[in-house]
Amino acid sequence: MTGLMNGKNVVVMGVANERSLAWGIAKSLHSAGAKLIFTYRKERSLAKLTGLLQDATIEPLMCVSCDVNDDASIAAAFEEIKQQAGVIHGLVHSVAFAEKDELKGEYVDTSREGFLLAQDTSAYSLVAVAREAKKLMTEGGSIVTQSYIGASRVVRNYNVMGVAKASLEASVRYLAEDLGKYGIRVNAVSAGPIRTLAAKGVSGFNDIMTTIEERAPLRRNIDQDEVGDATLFLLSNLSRGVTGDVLHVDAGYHILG
Ligand code: N5H
Repeated sequence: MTGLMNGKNVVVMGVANERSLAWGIAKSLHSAGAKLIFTYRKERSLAKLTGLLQDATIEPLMCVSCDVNDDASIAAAFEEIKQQAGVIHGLVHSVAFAEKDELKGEYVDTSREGFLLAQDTSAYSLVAVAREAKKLMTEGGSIVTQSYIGASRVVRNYNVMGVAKASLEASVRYLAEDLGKYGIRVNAVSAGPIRTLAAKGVSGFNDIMTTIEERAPLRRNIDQDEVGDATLFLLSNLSRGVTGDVLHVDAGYHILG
């Protein structure tokens, strides 16, 4: 993989700690020679990120604050990125949020507020950042977001996030059509369950991991490094013919009936 991403600038959104999918992706990109730009929302995430980068001896191009719920913050972040990097070639969107209360019980009880917050943070945010990223992808580019099988199937407790991921995956297809003419590709990775900060304390998580171990074709769960390498593929020239797609990195679980 050495050199696959030499000379490429990639924006990575969504590192909260060492367990984040975005951190697995950052490590894969770094070993392939990419220059990395990180965005963070919470100061706590910046502190974590700074420590992780030091430990991994990764020198980022920059770390910039970006709240994906706020258009002005997105515009300011990409303006800063433009000043510092000029051109970008890749964007990793690994951001989602839903209120804890909405991630248990019945979907029919989803509140209007909870629905809109999940859609705004987890799906519309991709549209908003793709629009800004497009301006900096003057040499073509690749955008990759993170989804989950709950987008197309009913997974207990995933509820409002399942509908947000369905919207995210549909956005991937519409964005792929819009941006294709500029040589920009848009895809999603649909990862199997991974113990991340976002997954912490959510109901039924352990049972889902056990089911994957028992039933997935590979009879095991997957990890952040596997998501990292698959995302690297989608960001690199190796996947130049692929756009508008959802790549399942789930030990084959999605093929089962
Ligand atoms: C079927 C499942 C288990 C149930 C659903 C889990 C959904 C998780 C996704 C969302 C994004 C989690 C979330 O927003 C949690 C927040 O309410 C509270 N947590 C936080 O605020 C932490 C501190 C920060 C880091 O989290 C965020 N989002 O900022 C799905 C699982 C088997 C797979 C899974 C966990 C999928 C997924 O979408 O992440």
